[in-house]
Amino acid sequence: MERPLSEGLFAEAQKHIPGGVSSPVRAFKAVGGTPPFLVRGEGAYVWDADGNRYLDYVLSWGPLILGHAHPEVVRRIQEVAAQGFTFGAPHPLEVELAKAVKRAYPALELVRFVSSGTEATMSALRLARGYTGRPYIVKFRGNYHGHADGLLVEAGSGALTLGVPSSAGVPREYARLTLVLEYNDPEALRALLKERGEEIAAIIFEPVVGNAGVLIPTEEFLEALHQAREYGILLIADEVMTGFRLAFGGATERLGLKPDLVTLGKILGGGLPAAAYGGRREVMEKVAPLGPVYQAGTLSGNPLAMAAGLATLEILEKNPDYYARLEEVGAKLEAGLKAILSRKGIPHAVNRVGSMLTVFFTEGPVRTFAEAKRTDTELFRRFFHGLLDQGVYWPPSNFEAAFLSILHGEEEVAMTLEALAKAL
Ligand code: KE4
Repeated sequence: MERPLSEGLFAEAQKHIPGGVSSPVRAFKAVGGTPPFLVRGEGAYVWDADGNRYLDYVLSWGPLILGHAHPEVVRRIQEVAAQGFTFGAPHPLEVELAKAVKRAYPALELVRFVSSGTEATMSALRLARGYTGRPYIVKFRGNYHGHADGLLVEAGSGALTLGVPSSAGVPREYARLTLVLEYNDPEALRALLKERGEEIAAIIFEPVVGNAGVLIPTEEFLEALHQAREYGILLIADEVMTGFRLAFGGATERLGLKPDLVTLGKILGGGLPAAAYGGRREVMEKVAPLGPVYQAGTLSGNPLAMAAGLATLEILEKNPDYYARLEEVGAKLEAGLKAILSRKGIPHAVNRVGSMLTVFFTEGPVRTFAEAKRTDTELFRRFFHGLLDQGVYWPPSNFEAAFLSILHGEEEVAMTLEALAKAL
């Protein structure tokens, strides 16, 4: 597959934009090669600048559960745009979308809109510290919650798991306030709670991990997370990726979670910039202008993003069978991938929950970030390019999740499996 125009565009882009991209993963560093510049999307498919068509499993990293350019979503955006798309003032659509979020997440009494998942988690953590008056937060290796300073932290050495910066520019003094544990290690979590529970403001976690590739939580780990309440710690379920995807009520509904705060994004904006954090009134009332925890945003709740998000959530709410379809097609894709890789004698693990999945190349199961890191990412690189050159656009990193939309059907599964068989 030739991509001369994308190659030229990438060279040009790198003259003006760091790495030629607006977000690092798009530069294909993990898989090599030139990223196609995508110029059109329709349903499950995208087209690049050279006119090549791809079956899209990235779907803008999760938002497009209804596929690209869903006619009803486009119509609602156009309708609102023609009336003026931002006022910096309260707008009826913010109220409508907040009510839709509360239908999906009944435990949320108050919801605040922001413009990215990063803002949602950053604000939720500031709120947790403001509400509890405590300094420490806990996160898990391989969980990504956006790029706020306190979250660009990795496990330090030493028993106390004090964090150390995982990015330049994050002060060590700040990173040390983030304690980092292994995902799916309930013993370590219980030990930390026993030892330092009273100093911890919040635990933030991905209820199903997408950012280490897919990692599935064990019952025991979920139980240990919910013991946080005994220590007065706020449990924050980061559903930016899983929200409205794993069920209309996300992982909270599917796994029966009881978080104190939930962060949302991606599908919430239907592909436009909108995200949110929410929880029970007693906590959320600490947020300005009601309380002392400051948080603000010029384009927070802007009518255009509210319209796209509301259209998306209303369509999902009106079509509950969509989730059964996503489950069914996801299962067929998983079974087909496993069958082909087994037939070829290639060791693999497919981690899937509903319509998000990852293929790892390894003998054993992949339940933790450490196990994910030990998989064969060189073979993944060849898997990725083998598919891409046959018009199947898998996420360009083994530590990401592939997503299905409601428009990924039997034909798309067949095309994917055929492409994989040829690539192998
Ligand atoms: P944004 O700031 O990128 O909107 O959201 C941050 C975020 C928060 N929480 C979770 C669970 C997330 O998955 C994300 C963002 N996900 C990545 C994909 N793994 C976005 C893609 C990118 O960084 O370009």
